[in-house]
Amino acid sequence: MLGVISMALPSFSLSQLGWRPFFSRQLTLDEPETIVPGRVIGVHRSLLNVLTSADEIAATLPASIAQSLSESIAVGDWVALDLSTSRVRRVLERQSVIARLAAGERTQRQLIAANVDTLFIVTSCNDDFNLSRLERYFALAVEAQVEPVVVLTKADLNPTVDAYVDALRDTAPNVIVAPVNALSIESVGALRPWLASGQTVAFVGSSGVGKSTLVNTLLGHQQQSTAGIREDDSKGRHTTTHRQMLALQSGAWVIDMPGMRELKLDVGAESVGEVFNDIETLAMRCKFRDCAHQGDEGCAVLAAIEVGELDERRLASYRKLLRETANATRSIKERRERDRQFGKMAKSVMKQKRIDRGRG
Ligand SMILES: Nc1nc2c(ncn2[C@@H]2O[C@H](COP(=O)(O)OP(=O)(O)OP(=O)(O)O)[C@@H](O)[C@H]2O)c(=O)[nH]1
Ligand SMILES: [Mg+2]
Ligand SMILES: [Zn+2]
Repeated sequence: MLGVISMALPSFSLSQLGWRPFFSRQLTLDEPETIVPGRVIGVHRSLLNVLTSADEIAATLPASIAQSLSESIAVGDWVALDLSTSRVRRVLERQSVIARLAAGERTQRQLIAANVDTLFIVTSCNDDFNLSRLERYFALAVEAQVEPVVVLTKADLNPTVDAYVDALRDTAPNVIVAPVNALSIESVGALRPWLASGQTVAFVGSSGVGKSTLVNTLLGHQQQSTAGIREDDSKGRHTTTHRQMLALQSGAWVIDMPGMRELKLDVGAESVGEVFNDIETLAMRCKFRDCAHQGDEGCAVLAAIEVGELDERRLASYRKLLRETANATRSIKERRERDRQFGKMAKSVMKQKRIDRGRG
């Protein structure tokens, strides 16, 4: 898999790579001179492609990380890299991380992408479009603390685009929707606000919705392979097989991803509650505090469904995602606990003070 790494990339300054004070605070003064920060732009079986401000380096991992690669490191991560050995010393704390549970019985957390500013949730104006799946992606974005934007592709193929846009606005009034023809440079210009220098965007969505097509159009050349979808059910062929971070002319970074067959959420109930805050607001008016919204007396949620204010589908989707929160891994619970105890600001201030003391 080494073939993909040696495209001659121009060199980038750290800030062009997405470096921020949040990360620089994590490097200490007693670090050996050979340690530099680098950003992971590709993850392979036993090697990482890491971009430093000077070079692209094929880096190896300490044994502790190599054992559980997909749990420990992701495309977009910042690492402290030892130039004398080309080995990663440690992964820096992340500003955001997109994760899911691995398919199968074990509730193992799998990192998808790190330090992402915007999540482009890609779906098409065809059979792929599914509000309940989109709600699942919104919960993923909330948990990851990343802004979601729905990119509605194949707008050129469907005269009823507005119906899709309206359905989304009804469901998620606060989420921005951008209908595009992914093959047209002019059309994808609508995504420019999220593609400024140093910004990182990840593309998620089913196979065949046009993630790689979008990436190619934004890059201005056909770098990522794309393939047609099946006529009968609009499903794709899983053309993209690994995650990779690429630089756009604008200075933004895009992470193309393989289409997801199944997205098992690794999110807490608070994140689901945020996506369905209309239901949670209604529930405060239910007669009973512990109302299950299943025929209970004085249920404001069911009353809203009755008068057509709330979709039954949405309540079912809310319930389903809430049930799944029971699977959330311990790491989430621990992280939430930590956030509660310190509060983000306080934490970074303390860290800065420690560094300042080291300097003084
Ligand atoms: N007309 C039109 N075709 C599109 C659009 N977006 C994608 N396509 C086509 O849809 C097919 C699938 O696109 P891909 O970019 O390979 O899809 P993907 O999301 O990367 O799929 P995976 O890599 O399998 O996850 C290709 O034939 C594209 O040319 C669009 O907006 N308009
Ligand atoms: Mg693809
Ligand atoms: Zn109720």
